Amino acid sequence: MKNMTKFLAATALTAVSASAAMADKWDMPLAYSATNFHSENAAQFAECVTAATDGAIEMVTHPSGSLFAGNDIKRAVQTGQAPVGERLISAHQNENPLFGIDSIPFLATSFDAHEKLWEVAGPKIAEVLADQNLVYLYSVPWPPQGLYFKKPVESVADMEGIKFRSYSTATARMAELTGMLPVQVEAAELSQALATGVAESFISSGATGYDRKVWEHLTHFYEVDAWLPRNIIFANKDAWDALDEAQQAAMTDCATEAKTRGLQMSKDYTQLTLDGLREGGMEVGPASDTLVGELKEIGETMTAEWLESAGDQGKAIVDDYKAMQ
Ligand code: PCA
Repeated sequence: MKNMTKFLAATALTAVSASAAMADKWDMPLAYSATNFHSENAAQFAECVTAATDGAIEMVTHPSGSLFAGNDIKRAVQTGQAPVGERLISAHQNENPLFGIDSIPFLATSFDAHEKLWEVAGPKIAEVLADQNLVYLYSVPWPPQGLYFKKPVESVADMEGIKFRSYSTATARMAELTGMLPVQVEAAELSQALATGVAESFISSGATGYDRKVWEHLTHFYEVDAWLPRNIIFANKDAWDALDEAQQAAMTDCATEAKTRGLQMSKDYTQLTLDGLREGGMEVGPASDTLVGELKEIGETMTAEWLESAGDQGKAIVDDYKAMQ
């Protein structure tokens, strides 16, 4: 009898640990709101992984910086505090200049050009991430970047002294070179920054202005098509290595689908959100020739600075990309 009790207890314990091992919860921190297309795409990716692994990996997204703020997500995944996450990679250009390749002004200004740039740059960036204990899963571009203001702006002189919300090294540098005052603010905090006057202008896609309902505070969106920055979705390498081959394959397949779906969503959101800004009451249109000309000059300065910091490897990527044109 005693033996039987022991046997039953041991069986129960095995069952408990087996079910714990079966449902491996993968929390996925996201910086952007649940309704943003990147977040919607990530939620579908998470569902895909959960279904494809028969629930062995239960992937759950946490949008709006609710688990980790945008700026902390990459380190959280590197250190294993979260097994997977999404991050705007150009925000980390200070770690490695290659992370800023998608924010070289006017280098790749359309979805097609940007995808070509990424064909060359993506694998190199995946290598850098691998050295940081991260496994590159997929990435999706934001729509082209334009400028938001609360007054008409016809030239760089009109920007003098404006408080400008930045999201990366390149956006902060652009502010400096146009005489604006950069302040780094997460997209999740953007509405509040505009409401309190911490920021009164920013560069971003129509998508982010639309998500944050910025027509409540601002009046003008100028389509500049300066660049298309990217969000990268990566996993912690130790968490990845602990998966079996079938689970890794399931995740890779879901990532391939998410990459294609996300690109299409980004394209679709471009027009939809520009229309949304208009419906909100904003003036939406191309920047003046004067402004574009001045921004292109500033872009040349920034390109030279980037090339200098990124050295031979950076130059090789840009040259290979240009050769594809
Ligand atoms: N939206 C993000 C990054 C680029 C974009 O279009 C943001 O403004 O934070």
